Amino acid sequence: MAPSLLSTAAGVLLLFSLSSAVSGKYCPTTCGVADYLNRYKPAVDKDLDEMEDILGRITNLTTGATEKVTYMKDSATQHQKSGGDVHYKRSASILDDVLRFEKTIVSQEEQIYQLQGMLESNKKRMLDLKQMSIQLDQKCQDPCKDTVEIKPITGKDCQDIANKGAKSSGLFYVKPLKAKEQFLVYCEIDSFGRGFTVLQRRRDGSVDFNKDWIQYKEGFGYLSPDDTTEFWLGNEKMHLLSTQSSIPYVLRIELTDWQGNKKHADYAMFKVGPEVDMYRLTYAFYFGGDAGDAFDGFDFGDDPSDKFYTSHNGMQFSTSDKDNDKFQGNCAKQDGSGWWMNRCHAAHLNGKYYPGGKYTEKDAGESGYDNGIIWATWHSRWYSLKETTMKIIPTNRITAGDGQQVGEVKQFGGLGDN
Ligand SMILES: [Ca+2]
Repeated sequence: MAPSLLSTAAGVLLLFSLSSAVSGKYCPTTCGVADYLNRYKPAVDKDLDEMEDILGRITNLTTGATEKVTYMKDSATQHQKSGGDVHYKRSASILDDVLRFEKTIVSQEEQIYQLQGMLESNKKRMLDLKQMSIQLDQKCQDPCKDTVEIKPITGKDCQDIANKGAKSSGLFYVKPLKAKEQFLVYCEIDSFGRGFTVLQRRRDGSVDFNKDWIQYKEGFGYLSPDDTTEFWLGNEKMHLLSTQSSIPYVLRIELTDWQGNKKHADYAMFKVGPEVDMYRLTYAFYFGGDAGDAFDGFDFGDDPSDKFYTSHNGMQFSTSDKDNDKFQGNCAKQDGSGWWMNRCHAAHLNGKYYPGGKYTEKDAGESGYDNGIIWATWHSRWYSLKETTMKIIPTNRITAGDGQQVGEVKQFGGLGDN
């Protein structure tokens, strides 16, 4: 009987470890953790009580058996002393049985001690969890509210969201036409009703942009509702966003240097290809801006082919672990970033962050090549910019800041107002 009880106890232990494993693909928020604990705590408490009960019963059985063995041993010895030969033989074999029985009990006792030890340690873990749960409860007072606000309107991009009535910037879920799942983006929504979907943000060097293919594919860094953090939205998301619509997108690049000067560059019909084409960058033409057309390459004066080999239109994406560039070496590995590398670049917005801007070949480390945040048509390649933004908007909305376009904004923006 005892072995089956033991296996039940082991089963309960297994249940406990299963129910304490966190599942799901998203990290829980503080509220999520509290909810989770509150939901599963009663079940785990019940499991522990059951285990305690089972162990108690096993302990009782063992004690009973031990007493019985002692009694049997005593009576067998008694018998040996008083009885004759025939009885002696019988009692000797009984004594053997008793000894075997005793051995079994001893080994089972050891198992019980082990289980009791596990029970104690689980009890302690349970206490710790209860303690944490109380602390979390206190932090998430009624109603439990996460500190990051995700706005309720969704759409296929941020312009769609603005058209549906969103009036201010923040975090929204978007679901491009071909996307299997919605995903979170930062939407920059201005007073003209324009909704830019932000693809990339550099502002303080807090995020390391030296990442591999998968990380650039999926995106990294942090999205924040107040636009204070750095991130790469992810090549797959950029592909889904930029290729979904019959209305082409303009890519707007905004740059800030260490003196606080701001410039921008716009590219018409911006697209990021699919992964099978290594997330190739294409655009139709330089749409304008005061930062100059660095995507078209730059004549650094080193070689007549400089401009040709530092242009970016039509380049596939490269990372340190996936070399799709036009260079015999690996530009992405050399420069410690993922980008639409040629041989290698005149524009390089995922480069290394150099506080203060100016840096030298020596600062660039082993390779000695320019690896900062570069826009060569504005600042030299040995000057790393302070802040960058890459964001997209449907072409028909880019000029909505001009006076005559405002009427159009009102026409488009009515849906969420009713
Ligand atoms: Ca190469």
